[in-house]
Amino acid sequence: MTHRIAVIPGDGIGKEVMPEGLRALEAAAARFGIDLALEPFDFASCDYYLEHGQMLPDDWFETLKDHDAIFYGAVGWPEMVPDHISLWGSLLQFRRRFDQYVNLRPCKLLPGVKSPLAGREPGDIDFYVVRENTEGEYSSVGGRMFEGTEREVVIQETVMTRTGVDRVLKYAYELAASRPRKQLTSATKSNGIAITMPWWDERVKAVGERYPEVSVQAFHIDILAANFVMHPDWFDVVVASNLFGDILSDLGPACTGTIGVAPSANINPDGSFPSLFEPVHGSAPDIAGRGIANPIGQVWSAAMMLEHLGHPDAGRAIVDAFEAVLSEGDPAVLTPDVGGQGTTETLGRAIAARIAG
Ligand code: GGG
Repeated sequence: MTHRIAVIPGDGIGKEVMPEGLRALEAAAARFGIDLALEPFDFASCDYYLEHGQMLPDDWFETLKDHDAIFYGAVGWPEMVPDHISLWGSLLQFRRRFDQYVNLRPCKLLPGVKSPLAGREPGDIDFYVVRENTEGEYSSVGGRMFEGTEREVVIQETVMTRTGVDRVLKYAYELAASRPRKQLTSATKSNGIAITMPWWDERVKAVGERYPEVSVQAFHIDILAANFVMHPDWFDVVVASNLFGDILSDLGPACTGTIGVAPSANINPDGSFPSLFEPVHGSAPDIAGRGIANPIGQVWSAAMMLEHLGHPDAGRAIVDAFEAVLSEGDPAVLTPDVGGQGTTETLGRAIAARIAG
């Protein structure tokens, strides 16, 4: 069976880490006899927007819907295109139209990487953030009135539906139930955001009745963020709304030393549309063009994609490979964010060589 994969580098360092993600993917495919058809696309990038006046071609949905997965880099180049236009014109369209309602973001302190938190060792930080990915605070419901006048009014709604919230909670409970600690943490702000958030808490309880084996704790987002820094070892699976999940899944990897290694899977769990795999980091204009971006977020996303496509051994081999390269700690190979003087390519090539065996 051939897996059709749409490859979309996007913007900034997305274009630099993607070749290393593909190098790892192809090495794993060769070793495990997996047949991949990799199809590159230049849309969902700010360059495409500047040429065409939109982030995606009119027929993007038809073009992508029969692929088995989408492998994405990063979006955004604010000097050329306002961030809300590039994000809403690309990634958020994919997530919503392909109903990728789970955004799964592992957060793990890797061997050889120094956490900025004192005394933390690999094994101390190892949890998942499950982010609701199609509604919540990321809604386009709202508008502006009396624009540019003293009476200017701006409103944007949060949208939460029982279908949307229950299905992501179910996914999070099932993930927690499958892990040894069987612990779920829910992030809200039910004291201040007094309509949607208490309702989310109610749904956590209602859905949880089906998972008595899972222990549940609820935190307000502010103290939860503090506890990510003070007690990252407390967490196993953390479930949150779209905005809170987005913030926590940058904060978590920052506690593991670098956001450069963090992967994500935007999953359509019933498989009716392709799922999308991308690093958590964005296009990073501050380091783009220098060849020093850490490719592990993209490489690890490739591992998640292979696992999703039914090849857990190949995914595991990729993870083992980058963990081995990080453990060796060769400064000529590693990128600066993990203490080296190497480049995106030196690290990517070392990982691919290790996968090949
Ligand atoms: N590779 C992820 C990426 O490009 N992220 C840019 C960004 O701003 N994402 C916001 C989001 O994930 O909702």
